[in-house]
Amino acid sequence: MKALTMIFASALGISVQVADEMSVIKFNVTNSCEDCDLRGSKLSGASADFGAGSPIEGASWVGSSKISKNILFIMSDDHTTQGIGVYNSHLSALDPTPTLDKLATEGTIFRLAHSTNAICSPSRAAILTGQYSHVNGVLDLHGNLPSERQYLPQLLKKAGYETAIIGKWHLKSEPGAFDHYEVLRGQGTYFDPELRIQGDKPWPENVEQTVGHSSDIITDRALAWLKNRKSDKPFALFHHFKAPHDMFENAPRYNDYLADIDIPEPNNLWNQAEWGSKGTRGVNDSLRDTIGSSVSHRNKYRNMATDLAELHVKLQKKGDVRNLGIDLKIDLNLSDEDFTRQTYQTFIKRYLRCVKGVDDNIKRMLDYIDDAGIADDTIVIYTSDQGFFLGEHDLIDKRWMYEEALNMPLIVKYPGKNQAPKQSKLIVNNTDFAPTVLGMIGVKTPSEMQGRDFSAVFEGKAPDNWRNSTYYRYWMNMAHHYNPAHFGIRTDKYKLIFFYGQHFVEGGSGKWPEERKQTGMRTPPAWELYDLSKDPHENINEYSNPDYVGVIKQLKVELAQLREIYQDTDEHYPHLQELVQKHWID
Ligand SMILES: [Ca+2]
Repeated sequence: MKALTMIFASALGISVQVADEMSVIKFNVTNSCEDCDLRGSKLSGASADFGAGSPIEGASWVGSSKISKNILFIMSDDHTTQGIGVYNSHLSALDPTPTLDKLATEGTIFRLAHSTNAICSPSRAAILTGQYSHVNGVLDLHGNLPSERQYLPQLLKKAGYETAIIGKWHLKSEPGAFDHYEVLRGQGTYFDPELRIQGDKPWPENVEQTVGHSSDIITDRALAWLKNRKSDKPFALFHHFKAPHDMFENAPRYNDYLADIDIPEPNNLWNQAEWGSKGTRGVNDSLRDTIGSSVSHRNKYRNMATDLAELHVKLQKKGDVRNLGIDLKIDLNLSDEDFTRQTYQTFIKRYLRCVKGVDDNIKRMLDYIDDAGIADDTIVIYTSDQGFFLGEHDLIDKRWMYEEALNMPLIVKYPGKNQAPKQSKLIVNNTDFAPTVLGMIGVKTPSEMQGRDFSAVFEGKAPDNWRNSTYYRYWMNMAHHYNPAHFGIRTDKYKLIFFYGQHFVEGGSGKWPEERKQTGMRTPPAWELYDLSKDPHENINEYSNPDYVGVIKQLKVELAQLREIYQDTDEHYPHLQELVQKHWID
């Protein structure tokens, strides 16, 4: 795993330093988009500020009057927009999130918030650094983020906040930039989680055993921290749930929730005729039983109800792979259709029971904020580290650039901002979160951050020169849930994805033998284009449709430009660079 650091020497001639465990390589990147800045927007004079140095040194304050607002940043794990009532999915009628729906009526709901690498650790690192994965160094689940690069809490502290993170962390290093932390070990457990806390011993040796369900425990601890605070500083509390991550273990009080309801299925759980490409289905569908973990029996290695491969059984014995089949207990003798329907009903109910537990615990937190008389002084942000597939395209998990994983819920209540819209369709991504939180309290975006401040939205304004598209990259190839590595661009109307199907380490890498084998697989390179304006659920790959030749050409120009702007051009992965060049005009 490479740890990458980047130093911006200037806006247009950029010196990049890449350090890994073994060596330090220096190379130069020329930004060919001469009227663009590093954040994907047109230069607008005052915003072209790219000084070197740490964000602490580089950050400047544009005012102090906003500093008194508390910040409550609530993040869950794998809570997809389809699982939130106010996002109007096929599940909305079930009303799984009354608290979040109410929060949305009091604030702004963002309809086009995107992850830049839709998996846990990388998304969390992007949120804290305002940087893409290849810049902050957290490309995959083995990445870590040391305290000196935990920019958001550093800057909040510098701005006068008392900071705390309680709950899921998943960035390996000590959350040392926070004044206070109580975090789960890795993924943590749903019941009786151990918390890594501050103490006499070095990180991560100070451990406290708790008793109860993780959503309740994390909220209990967050409330206790708030109630026992001695400081008169405003607080910035990062309240991070483990739920509703798999394997979806709800608190027992939710066992009957939705028990007698037949949960609606997404239409494209079944209909797959025109979706995908040889990059996601194989040549003549030869990889349909391999790519993408599934609800149905389709994926022979990993699906929601069975793990058929012997290798998974072996790994399960070592505790390295969650054996989905054992947990869901679906009768393997059912017909394919009945098996899929039962599996869907079983897992979706468990998922929504975890969601309900998150929503109820958020209500506890928001009720406290109300009762303590600080609701008008507290900015509330709700998000999840990325989305999740609930059977769409017969897929589970996240990682894909398809809408269900790419989209992040984002609801922001900013008290006193009467001009804030009820909803925003600004194209934002998780590298913008840190700049925007800082912007909301009057701190200018530091030069190291690639994301941009969209806090003008809350003043009822459009941010200047905002981007028209968002760039995405999933780095791991075929690891864990069998997703080919890919990158792409999403605009308000279209999505173009290139599945290049090779790992960033040639031949594969990984912590475990099976992971090394998976990441060493190669899948066919292929492009996919979806016309979101008429096909929002991405059921028809239009890449070969001659009507879209002009659209594809323009999107490729923009995609290449974004890759240069963000310095994601594979200079240090020549096997990928060659592959991309070879197949660019396929
Ligand atoms: Ca996650």
